[in-house]
Amino acid sequence: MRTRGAILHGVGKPWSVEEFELDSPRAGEVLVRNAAAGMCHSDEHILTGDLSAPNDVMKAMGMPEMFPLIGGHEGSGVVVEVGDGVTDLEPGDHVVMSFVSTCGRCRWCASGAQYLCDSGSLTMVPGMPTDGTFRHHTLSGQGLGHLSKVGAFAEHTVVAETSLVKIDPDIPLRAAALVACAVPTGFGSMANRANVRGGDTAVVIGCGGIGMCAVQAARIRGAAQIVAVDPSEFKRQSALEFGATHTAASADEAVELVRDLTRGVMADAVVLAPSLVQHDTPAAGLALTRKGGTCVITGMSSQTLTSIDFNVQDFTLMNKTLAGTILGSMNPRSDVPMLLELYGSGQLKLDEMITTTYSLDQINEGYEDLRRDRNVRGVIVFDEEVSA
Ligand code: CXF
Ligand code: ZN
Repeated sequence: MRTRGAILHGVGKPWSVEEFELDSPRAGEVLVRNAAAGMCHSDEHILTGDLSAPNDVMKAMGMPEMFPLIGGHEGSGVVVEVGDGVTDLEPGDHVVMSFVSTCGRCRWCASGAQYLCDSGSLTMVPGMPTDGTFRHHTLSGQGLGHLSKVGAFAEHTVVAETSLVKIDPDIPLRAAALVACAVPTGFGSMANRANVRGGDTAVVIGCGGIGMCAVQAARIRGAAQIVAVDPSEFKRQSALEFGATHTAASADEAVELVRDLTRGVMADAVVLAPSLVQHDTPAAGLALTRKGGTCVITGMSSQTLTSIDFNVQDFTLMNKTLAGTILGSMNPRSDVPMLLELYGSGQLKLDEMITTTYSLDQINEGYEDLRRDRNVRGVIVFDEEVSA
């Protein structure tokens, strides 16, 4: 079939909304009509080259070329058709995408760490998780990648059933889209990886979609003091509505604040989710972390960032933990329903996170708003009725 999507043709190029050819789903695959897609900063990192490289560079390194590529890894939609062997889904089912495909059988899935699934770890490699070939093609017949095996910035996409989680059809699909990336990544960073507990002091650096979910996790888990750090006045004000008890415009400002709030003890749990992690971001986070506390690097850095500076002696003697995380160390198949339960009960605010909605054709406008810090989350809505 012929459908439309937002395609990147190379590093630094704008999103190009074009028609493309989509094959029918093969064994283990599903055709989805997308309903809504969150505009995550990771897609912007693909555009800027922080999370991608030009085709000639990839070729020279003997790695698969990334462009052209359909963007979007935070989506929800409705199943249109299933391929052979797909038994858990049928046309009409509502689904949330998972940018980590989960096979359910590998050592990691079997031991409760779906976020580390062997098939999911190929998220940046073009081609289907099923057999590595392409279902998406340009009109000239070239294979078209679909970001993280999802391709949420398209009216329709074909994904492996392992990239989908079925959800209750009563859940609004535009809120559900956020549960594909921002929500598990931010919530899990705070709740799972930093293990925030009732009465704790928590700090979140960077209050975009992911950071705001870390703020919400701290509130839901009962943190006593939640400090939201962001240079944007709009995001600081928003953070107060999502549960932050205090705000600071910079990490330096937050150090003074947290020292006062904790009588010098500092924070139990720190999540780093700025728009781009820099070489000095971990040091800023560790300066806010108490002895024995945990600082989690959640935000993306440039792939060229290969070293970071922090005071290693303080780190060792103060028994601190510096942790990385993918998908907030969450399991899509059990945690997506759990997060949607929290949404249903009114504890997890998702509708409020969607600052602006855009049509697919407005995608460059949406990303310009992201660059200007105008949105907590911008969301592309494909069909107003279906996504409501
Ligand atoms: C990213 C990680 C790289 C692939 C796209 C998703 N994670 C969160 O935004
Ligand atoms: Zn994302």
